[in-house]
Amino acid sequence: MNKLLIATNNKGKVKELQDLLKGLDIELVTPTDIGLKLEVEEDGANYEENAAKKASAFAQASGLVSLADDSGLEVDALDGAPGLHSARYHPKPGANDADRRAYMLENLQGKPRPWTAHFHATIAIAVPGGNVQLVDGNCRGEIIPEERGTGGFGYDPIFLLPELNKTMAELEMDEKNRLSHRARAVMNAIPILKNLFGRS
Ligand code: ITT
Repeated sequence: MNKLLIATNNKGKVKELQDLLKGLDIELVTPTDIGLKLEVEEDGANYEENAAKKASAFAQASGLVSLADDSGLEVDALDGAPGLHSARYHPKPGANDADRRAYMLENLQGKPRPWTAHFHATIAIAVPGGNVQLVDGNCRGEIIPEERGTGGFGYDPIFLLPELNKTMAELEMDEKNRLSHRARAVMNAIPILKNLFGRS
């Protein structure tokens, strides 16, 4: 075992995971690098089921240890929505990240602020034909009614970290990668990866 497949089709996640995993001395490859086109239906009942399904499908298709991330944004004033459905949170098919942010703000109109929220990430690591290990991470903040910043992806421009008074999109990637839900999940995944790849 000498390569780790970053099992996601989301370019924002790929960049962050490459940066978060770069110190491990493990060769990282993406689906594009190995010419693998795979869309896994995310029909699990929770983040764990979806992350495990994605990691196992990519491991099976590639023959490589695969790391998948299933994540979402849970907004308290929306009763935890969009949560598991964050990537598909829009009535119109073909909607993009900007459409989803605008739709979220429409749904929050008239609700008292602060619009507290948290990001959640579950990471699954699957060995081809073998078991799947799961870890997770969270990051608390609040949704604000206007976009700020151009970094990151998804809901980052409307997700404020109140203690920094910056949105996730106003952070440099290395700052986001010190405190995000994904960074925290990766921290919990590192001992598993070191063990699988025989690193000390
Ligand atoms: P893969 O399944 O291929 O990994 P995806 O985008 O479909 O890509 P998810 O099903 O896990 O991934 O959806 C997560 C969604 O939650 C993502 O599309 C964003 O809308 C949102 N999200 C997750 N992490 C985020 C982050 O760090 N910043 C902003 N939005 C995030």
